Amino acid sequence: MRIRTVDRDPDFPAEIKTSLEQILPKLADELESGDYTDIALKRCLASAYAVITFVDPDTIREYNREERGIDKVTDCLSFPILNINDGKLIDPESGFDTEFDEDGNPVVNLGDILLNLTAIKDQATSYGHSFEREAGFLAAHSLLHLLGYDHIEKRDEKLMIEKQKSLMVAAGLAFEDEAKDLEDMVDHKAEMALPAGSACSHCGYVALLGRPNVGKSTLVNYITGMKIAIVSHKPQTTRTNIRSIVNTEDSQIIFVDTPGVHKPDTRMGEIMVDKSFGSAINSDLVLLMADGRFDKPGSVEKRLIELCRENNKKVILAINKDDDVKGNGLLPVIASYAELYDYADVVPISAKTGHNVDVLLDVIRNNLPAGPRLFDSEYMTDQTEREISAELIREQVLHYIDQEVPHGTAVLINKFEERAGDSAVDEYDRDIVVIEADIICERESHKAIIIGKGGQMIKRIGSAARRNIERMLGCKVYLDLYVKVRPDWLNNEGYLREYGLNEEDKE
Ligand SMILES: Nc1nc2c(ncn2[C@@H]2O[C@H](COP(=O)(O)OP(=O)(O)OP(=O)(O)O)[C@@H](O)[C@H]2O)c(=O)[nH]1
Ligand SMILES: [Mg+2]
Repeated sequence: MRIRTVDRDPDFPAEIKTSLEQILPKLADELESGDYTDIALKRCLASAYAVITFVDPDTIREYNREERGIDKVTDCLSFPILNINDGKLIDPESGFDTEFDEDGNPVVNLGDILLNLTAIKDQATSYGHSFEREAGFLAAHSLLHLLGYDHIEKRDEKLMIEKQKSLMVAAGLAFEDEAKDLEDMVDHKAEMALPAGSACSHCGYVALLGRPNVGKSTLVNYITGMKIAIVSHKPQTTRTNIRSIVNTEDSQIIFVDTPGVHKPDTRMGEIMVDKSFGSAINSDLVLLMADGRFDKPGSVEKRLIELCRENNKKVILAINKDDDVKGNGLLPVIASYAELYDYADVVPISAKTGHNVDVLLDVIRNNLPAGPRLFDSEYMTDQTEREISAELIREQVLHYIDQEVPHGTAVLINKFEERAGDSAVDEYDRDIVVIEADIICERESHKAIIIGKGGQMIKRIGSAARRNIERMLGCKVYLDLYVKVRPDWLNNEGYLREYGLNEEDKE
């Protein structure tokens, strides 16, 4: 395996860059010869390459904003190309785009890494170790990401730390106390492992309320860094209350993302709005989200504010989509909302770019009471993999199909079967998950649209959803979709219950 470097930070001292370039071949050799991949991927590594680009803080910030929607400087970014999980190719049969080198030999591109040399130098100084040690650590970490390792789940993190440790030792970069050091440096919330019941200074439920499409789910996904709630440009995307939990050492915020409040014209619509109102009433704090592109509150916002007044709620107003408002355009919005309620605070944000979201989080935390942590810090959502899979399928229906058809669809998972591989080490080590799901719609004509000419549409929906579910589950997925017609199911209590849309909130 080879690592190609590209220098896009010409002002950074050349001799420091050279010291880093000497480390990279050691990491590449160890990845190719050590125990980091399965046999199939190991064969590819012999003719594979990764590109590491040295960049300055402004450039990495631009990439972070463009590619991840996070407008912040970071130390490194990795962009894998192959579909790999823990060093195993997820879909070896589908192959990958093979390139050819200058001699006409086939080569495989593993992906790109950006290293922010200025940040690395600063971090090395603050940790009190060498630039090579810090840069080597981040390069090793990023290369492991290209090979499908991550640290979202505790078990994955443990494996990644283990692999990173041996990579660092082989490259001669580890400290004596390297195990502890590496664990300290992998930034992950689960690392804190704070149990329910432990004391924290700020803890509670935050109901996130607003009209459909205002950006509620986008905000929660941004804050948690996970795609728990699906997002679309069509209104009424979220249909039920979804809890996502954000922990720090001293706080726990339980966000309840709710269905957008609207004037319902079906039984399902009524249930959705009731869920939003119910979560507001039961919350410790209401986060009311307004769209900064509209000067005045509409009937939905006024109704929500009345509900808060009747229930004596503490309210923080987040004015979203400030990326789409020019100059002082938010001032009249703030003034017209200020007439309606005595908010605990008002924060303009962009859930899309992340602008001011850190300020909003601080404000939320400071307005929550002290109390015992309600959930273990490892518990991140009340949504199961099965439920998120159903939503990821519905998201593609919303994405590909126009007009009213998607609003009359539901997804019902009939089979969710996890199959472990021969070499599985524990129950999470799945090779494949087999999913069978029904897409329910209201009319035969809608069924024809969802299936499409020659089955083209359902195929497109299925493969896009499958890719997203694979990303979420971290393994290969077989997805079979069927389309079924259930006339007027949106007004039928039996169907609504069957599709999980009319059940009491989970405890
Ligand atoms: N420009 C801009 N667009 C945003 C922002 N936040 C969300 N959006 C977009 O607004 C649309 C709706 O976002 P969602 O997060 O699904 O909205 P929601 O409030 O959860 O909607 P419902 O689930 O229907 O109630 C999507 O197309 C988002 O990309 C933002 O800060 N700026
Ligand atoms: Mg939503």
